[in-house]
Parts: sequence; structure tokens; C-alpha cells
Amino acid sequence: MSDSTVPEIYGWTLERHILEQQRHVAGASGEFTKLFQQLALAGKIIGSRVNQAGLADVLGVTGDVNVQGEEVQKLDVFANHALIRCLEAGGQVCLLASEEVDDPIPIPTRFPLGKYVLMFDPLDGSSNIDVNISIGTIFSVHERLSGATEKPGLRDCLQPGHKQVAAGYIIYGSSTMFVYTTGKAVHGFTLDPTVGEFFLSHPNIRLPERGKIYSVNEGNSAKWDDRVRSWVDAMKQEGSGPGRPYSSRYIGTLVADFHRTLLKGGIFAYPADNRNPEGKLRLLYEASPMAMIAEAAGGAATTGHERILDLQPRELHQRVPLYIGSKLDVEDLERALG
Ligand code: AHM
Ligand code: MG
Repeated sequence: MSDSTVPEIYGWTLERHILEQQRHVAGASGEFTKLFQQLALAGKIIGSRVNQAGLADVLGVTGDVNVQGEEVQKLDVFANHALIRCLEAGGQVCLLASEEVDDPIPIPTRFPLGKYVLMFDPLDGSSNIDVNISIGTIFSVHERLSGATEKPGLRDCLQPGHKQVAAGYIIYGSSTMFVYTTGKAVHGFTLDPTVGEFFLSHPNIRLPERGKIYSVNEGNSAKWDDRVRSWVDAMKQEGSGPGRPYSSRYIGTLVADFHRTLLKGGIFAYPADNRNPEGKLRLLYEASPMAMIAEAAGGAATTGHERILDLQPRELHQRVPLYIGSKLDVEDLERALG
């Protein structure tokens, strides 16, 4: 009979999980569930296009340069449009913001406005698209600040990370996974492409208290502050702390480096350096959502001196130094930076 046994995992789809969670939220209207249905749909659309890379004409650059001064890849544009199409019409969001677009993206007047603000990095890890290495989508959800009669605007986007009501990412890797939190726990769902559904494969993910891996682009080390260099050097020294020497892993896609850190522990860093005094990663589309996930899983995220979730954003595309991962590894880093 074993051949006809349906694995337990097929009992819990992402949608059923969210519906179940929302049953316990007083006054839940169903908007949140619908928002997540649309996010999952966008993830499936983008994931299926990513899987065709090399077959369909989806690789390479468009010839444009984005707001960050980086070359725009065709898949960046596709992912950005897929998210906008999936989210603008449903009446759950009042405003969108994307790493790829200079200003907040208004909802066309023909569609109803909802109570959420959605910000996203449509395709994180663009430099890995053409070389078949994991990439991902990151999203951050806030409640609208502007009143029902006001026009939603920048103020709705510039909220500190601790005000997020949900955050997550979709990783397009050896499988496609949807990982999210509403602040209490972190859950991961794996896409079965033959069924077209995300199933709960990683319930209640906990970030190990200490890891054995550090993850940083050491090609930048000549530009770092001495304290950052000493901290990285110390992790390579036998006997300089628990579990040392640490292993080094660096994919160059935040979603993928963070996903490994979430499951295995350790620390991911993108420090400030003398050419980029604010670091490289974006506060609203990258650092804040990942910080919410890390903390909900028992980990931590800091600029080196301040908790990421406490930062009050000044600009939509603001960058920030990021150190994120196991609680004890992040504490070691903060001590090292002084
Ligand atoms: P992107 O959003 O344009 O893809 O850039 C962000 C990426 C992150 O995914 C990754 O952590 C970092 O840039 C890698 O940068 P570097 O190539 O400088 O190491
Ligand atoms: Mg990115």
C-alpha cells in the first residue's frame, strides 16, 4: 500500500496555512490572505520564467540602467511587472514600491485601494541570473498610514522595520520556496511544480543560536574598516572562539546567503566600506524584511551599532550596512565593532 500513500506534507498548502493563522486574528477581513495568494501567484509566475532561463529569450540585459545605477536584466523587468500585475488589481494594497523603480508605484485609479503597502526587490541577486545560481524575490508588508481620503505616498513607505506586519522571500533555487513571517514564527513552503502549490515543508524554522559559517564578499576587504577586517580574521583563527575556524560561504545573492544562514546558522555581512559608507544593501527591500525574519526565528540583525528594525528610513532607496544571522554570532560582531 505504500505506493498509494500521500505524504503528510500535501495536507498543508500555503493558502490553508494562512487561512488557519488568520482565524486567530481578531477582525481579520481576508485581505491579508488574498495579498498572500497574489504574492504566491507572482512567485510561481517568476519561478516558471526563471526555470526557462537559457531556453526562452529571458537572459541578458535590457540595455537600461536602474535607479541604483546597475544594469537592468530582462528577468528583473519581468519579475517587477509580474509583481505589479498580480498585486495592483486585487484591492489589498494602496501603494507598491520596488527596488527597480525610482518612486512609489501608485495603484491605477480603476482599482480599489487596500490597507497594505507592499515593497519588494523583484529579483534579488541579478548578477547570478545568467549563471544558473539561486536568485529570489524579497517582500515587506506594512499597514497604510495615510487616511482613507488621503493619497497614499512616500510617508506610507518610510516606516521602520518593526512596523512591518509581514515579510518574506521566494527563493528560486534547486526548488522554489516561499518563506514568510508575521513576526511570531517563520514558516517555509516548497513549490511542487507539478501541482502548482506551495506546501508547508519547513514549519517553525529556528535560526541556530550560533553557527559555523561566515558569509561576506572578502574581495572588498581592502576597503573595510580595520575592525571589520579583524573580526573576519578572528573567525578564521583556531581557538579564537567557539567552533572556530568558521567555514566561508558566499553566493552573492542575499536571498540565498540568508536562506542558508536561516537554516544552518552563522552570520551574513555586507559591511560599509570606504567607497560605500552606507553599505550596498537596501534598507526597505532587503535589510528590513530579512531582519524581521531573522528575529522571528530567534536570530538578530544589526548595522553593527543599531538594530535594523529600529531604523527610521529617510529615503526609499536608502542603503544600510547589514550583519544578520545567529544571535551569538551577531553579538560577537557588535563587540568587535565596539
Ligand atoms: P541586487 O538586488 O541588484 O541583485 O543586489 C543585491 C545583491 C545581494 O543579493 C547580494 O547580497 C549582494 O548584492 C552581492 O553584492 P556583491 O556582488 O558586491 O558581493
Ligand atoms: Mg537585491
